[in-house]
Amino acid sequence: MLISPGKLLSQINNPDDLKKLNESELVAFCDELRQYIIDVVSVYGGHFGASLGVVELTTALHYVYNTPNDQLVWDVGHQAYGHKIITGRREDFHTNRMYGGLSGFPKRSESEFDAFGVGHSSTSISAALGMAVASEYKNEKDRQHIAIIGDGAMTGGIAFEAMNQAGVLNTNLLIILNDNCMSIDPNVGALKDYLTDITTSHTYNKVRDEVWNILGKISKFGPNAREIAANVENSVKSFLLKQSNLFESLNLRYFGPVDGHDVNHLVSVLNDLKDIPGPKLLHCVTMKGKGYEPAETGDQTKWHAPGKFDKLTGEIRKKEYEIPQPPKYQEVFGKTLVELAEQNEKIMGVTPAMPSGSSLNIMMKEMPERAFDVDIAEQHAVTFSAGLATQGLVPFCNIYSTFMQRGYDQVVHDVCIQNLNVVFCLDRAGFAGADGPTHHGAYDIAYFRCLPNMIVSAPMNESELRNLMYTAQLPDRKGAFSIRYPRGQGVMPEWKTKFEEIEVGTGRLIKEGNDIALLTIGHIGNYAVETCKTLQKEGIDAAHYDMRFVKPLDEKMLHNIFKKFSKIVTVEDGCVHGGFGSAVLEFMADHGYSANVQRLGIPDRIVEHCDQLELHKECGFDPEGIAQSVRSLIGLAVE
Ligand SMILES: Cc1ncc(C[n+]2csc(CCOP(=O)(O)OP(=O)(O)O)c2C)c(N)n1
Repeated sequence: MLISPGKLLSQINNPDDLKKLNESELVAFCDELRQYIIDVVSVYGGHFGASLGVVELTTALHYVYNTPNDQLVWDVGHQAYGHKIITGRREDFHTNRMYGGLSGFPKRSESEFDAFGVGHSSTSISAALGMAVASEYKNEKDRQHIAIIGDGAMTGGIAFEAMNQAGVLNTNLLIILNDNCMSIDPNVGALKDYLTDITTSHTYNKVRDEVWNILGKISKFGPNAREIAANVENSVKSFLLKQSNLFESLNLRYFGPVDGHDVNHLVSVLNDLKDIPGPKLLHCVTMKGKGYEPAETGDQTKWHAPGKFDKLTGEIRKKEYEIPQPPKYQEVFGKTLVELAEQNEKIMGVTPAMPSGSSLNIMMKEMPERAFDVDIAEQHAVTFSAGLATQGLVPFCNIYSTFMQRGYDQVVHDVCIQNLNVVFCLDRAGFAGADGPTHHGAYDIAYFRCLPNMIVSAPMNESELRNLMYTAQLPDRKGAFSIRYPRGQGVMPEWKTKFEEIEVGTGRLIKEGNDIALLTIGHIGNYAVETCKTLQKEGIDAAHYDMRFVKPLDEKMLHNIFKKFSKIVTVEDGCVHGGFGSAVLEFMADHGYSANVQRLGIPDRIVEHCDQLELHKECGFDPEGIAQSVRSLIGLAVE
């Protein structure tokens, strides 16, 4: 479908073209840019509200700064659609998040304007500071480095680690705090209240405006500007500090709050800031979904990444997997946790900023005193859970597999070494689909199975998920218990089964067979069910085992398998290196068996963004891919 840009936008192929516009044309340009994002995202899907919220900021940044020599580092990067469109990718923008198309996030290999690859949050200040220090070291004094970070991403500890260092360096760093009061869900912690306070405090703003005016004027004074500015600042600093400005107290000059939708004002503010050396922060107030009525007035969480929608009515088109049949694993997790928590008062729920995505919001609503959104703070989520566990509570800490990478030391140091009973529910395990490599949940089996005091499990269906959750909270349990499951629907429309304990370290025989054994872990095992049917028609009698646990492995079952079969295929939607298949190979070596084992899973390379099913196919573990492996292993010709 051809989507035409507006008159001004159609002439802009790079930031140099943008700079040719008169300032008086910028408002009209922003309208066109916004409309183009609406037009394309409504048809092709993607993140939405965040990019609309920074249309003016994006325009002003590229208008004022000399990108790509000046470096813009977008935090998370889901808000960078306008940046992509301005920086030479307008005509490809409809391929956003599609196989072979543009990445949904800034990516260094995609464009010289993408100063840093992102996807996970809160990295922008560290990265921009590193760039600023490098520029200083290389004597590139004029270069500017700008981190654009949301109020949600600002809650991540690494952002504060970076500001802590930035405050004692004199590098050219501008942090733009894009404050829209939202994460994906509403931002919840104390920082949010603080930001609201300084945005609305009249006394503070009056003084700030005065300082700002003086500094703005002084910046025109040339070489002495820094000295004069420092004097003026010092004289008012005591007042500012009395107001206890968080950023000032970290030695960052604080400017703002400014209206992030007034593009002309932003241009003049950024021009002034360019002349003020050292680390500084501009507080920019914006609205997520700005300029698209249903997103402005409706549920902002829904409009974070709504998928395809009718831009005229605002009606979101149903994804196929949302057409009622089996529920999503997420829903089963959310409802089951409440059910268990009703029976076991020790259960608590924890999520780092993903209440809607994980469905912990169900428990947060029903049992607010027992379920916590801790903002984008995976490390804290793990150690907070560990703290709860020391007091005999049973925290269910739900973290997406990809974001769990952030909390790894905490899992080792705070949970496993102390043998604390924390249940980790790893959502979005396996391929993330269109979000791509930054979001694939590829590594968790490998990084968890090497840890002592850690159980690693994965359900093949909803009932198994419920039973694993039930088992994990039983009174005699010790140590960490992880349960991984993918995004999206399972296979059981009648999912609300009666709880049954699963003996830890036991697998299930799904289908008897004699020619070859398929060993699977988790939901991907359903592919093997299909494969077995196909193979049966071809006269190949494959056995299928759902191992359920990667750690501890069902050794009894494995002994039987290795005694019976000389040909084995393992299937997982995690990295093949160090994953489930590796565990099976280790078992084989440790027990002196010899078999022809083929491991299927995520290969040792970066797998790009694409539809989940397509990626399974690309990596050879869709039903047909598994069948091909079986055929080649048993020596049949493969087309
Ligand atoms: C480490 C990490 N945890 C969780 C996420 C999921 N996530 C993506 S965007 C987002 C909200 C970001 O909020 P904010 O920075 O305020 O940007 P906004 O969308 O409001 O513009 C979250 C939690 C992530 N990308 N990275």
